[in-house]
Amino acid sequence: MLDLTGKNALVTGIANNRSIAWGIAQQLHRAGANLGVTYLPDAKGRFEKKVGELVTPIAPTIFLPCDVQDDEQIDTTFATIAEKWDKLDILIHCLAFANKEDLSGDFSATSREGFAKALDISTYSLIGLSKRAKSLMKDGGSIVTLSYLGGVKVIPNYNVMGVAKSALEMSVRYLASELGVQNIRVNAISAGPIRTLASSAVGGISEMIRHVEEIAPLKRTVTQLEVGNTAAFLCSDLSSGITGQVIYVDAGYEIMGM
Ligand code: NAD
Ligand code: 0WE
Repeated sequence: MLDLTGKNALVTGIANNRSIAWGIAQQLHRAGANLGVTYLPDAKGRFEKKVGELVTPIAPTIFLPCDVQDDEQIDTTFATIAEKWDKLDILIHCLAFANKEDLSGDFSATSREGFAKALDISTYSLIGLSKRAKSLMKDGGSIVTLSYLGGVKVIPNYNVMGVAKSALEMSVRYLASELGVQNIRVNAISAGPIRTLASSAVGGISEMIRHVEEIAPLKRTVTQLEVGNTAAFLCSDLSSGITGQVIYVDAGYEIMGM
């Protein structure tokens, strides 16, 4: 049975009730995990209040701001974990960002700054978080990140995020190779398109979802809770032999050529 009792899980990337990270957090909670939640702070503290209210039912024992572009906030997060939990078992990396102007039009127009920002937030953050997590994962552990097909094949307008996801998937393999001796497994879930805060800010997401519903073997898209179930599996002992992999949770879309 899928059992995460006695496991401590840090979940990043919850912005609202549509976030994939929220689907994952709910399934980890259902499987019995003890949760810690970090959110991206904003000047008015609105996210702290909104995310705080949202996660009340899953009773996180750690709830902290963590902007992954700020090493001090990352250090504070892991210092708090070291202080409050005897060990860390699970790290969920579920965040990404690129400037809006870099998610449409000519890929060759991507600016140096836009490239650096997208790869810093969407890719380097997995490395920075894993570096701190590994010393707290005393009984081994599981690290799970979220990717997208646009890191492997060209998806119109995904542009610099495609490069970020490609580098993210390769980072998963290098991290898995390094951390295996500590029995820390590292995997990615490549999810099909889901309506969330991030995807809804992108033009044409509804057409993309309709296209997937037509082409995918299951004739539908996937939900945040389905991604959450696969994340729970990857965090549990049921997947003890799996590391360095990218698992597609996309209703089968990735296998299709036409
Ligand atoms: P979302 O907007 O709910 O989540 C994105 C999160 O990134 C937000 O919580 C936001 O606060 C966080 N974030 C952005 N910049 C940050 C920073 N500097 N520091 C800390 N957090 C920061 O959208 P989502 O669709 O749930 O995205 C979650 C993950 O899933 C992303 O990696 C995304 O690429 C991936 N993904 C999404 C889809 C989709 O169609 N929605 C498909 C495949 C993969
Ligand atoms: O990874 C993502 C979304 C990533 C994302 C979205 C935004 C919108 C708002 C990163 N940064 C930003 N920055 C913003 O200012 N997805 C997989 C969802 C997504 O995004 C697309 C897609 C799909 C699918 C962008 C273009 C084409 C398809």
